[in-house]
Amino acid sequence: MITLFHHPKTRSTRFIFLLEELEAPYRLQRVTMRRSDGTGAVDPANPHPHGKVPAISDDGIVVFESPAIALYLTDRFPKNRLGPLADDPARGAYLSWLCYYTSVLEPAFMSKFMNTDVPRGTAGWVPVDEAMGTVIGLLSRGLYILGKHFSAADVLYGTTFAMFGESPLMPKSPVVHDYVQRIVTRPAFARAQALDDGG
Ligand SMILES: N[C@@H](CCC(=O)N[C@@H](CS)C(=O)NCC(=O)O)C(=O)O
Repeated sequence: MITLFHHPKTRSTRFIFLLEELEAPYRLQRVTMRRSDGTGAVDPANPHPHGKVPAISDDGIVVFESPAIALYLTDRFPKNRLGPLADDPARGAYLSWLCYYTSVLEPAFMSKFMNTDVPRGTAGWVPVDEAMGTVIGLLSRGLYILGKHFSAADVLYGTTFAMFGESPLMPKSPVVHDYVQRIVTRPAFARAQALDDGG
């Protein structure tokens, strides 16, 4: 049984969405966390090394960091084919775009949010317009990050774009708008929103 260490309206909400998509057996364990307004505290029950969410425990096997959790869960619960397995030619793209999400895209948004330049040749990411240009190009060629098929990568990208849809950080793009609609109209997304505050 999977335990999802969760705090409402955070990066852990998207893993309720993924677990619902996977039809995996799971329970939510609501934890406290440090908040941007200075309130809150690390919850000693949360196994993430910095007390962040999400983290999961699979009967004692702990996994943290969103791409690692997505990969672990789609390997562990392959029934609904939400992540290409090791012998699938799409595996390389899957691993790449999962890692790109936290290694390139999130830092790119954070640089823009903090109004800091991205040092070329030093930073491991690129300016957000370059990163989003790449992602928009990808989504112009297919319905989802991996092309024809919805995968756990879309849980990361789609929920982020849904959340920042109206933000000045996000370039306006009909491609992204249509993509977000495909993600947020999935029944599992609605179930996750209903369960977000603990059900
Ligand atoms: N790199 C982590 C980021 C997780 C993260 O920063 N989560 C926020 C909530 S959205 C958090 O737990 N913040 C509390 C803190 O920073 O102590 C991931 O992608 O899983």
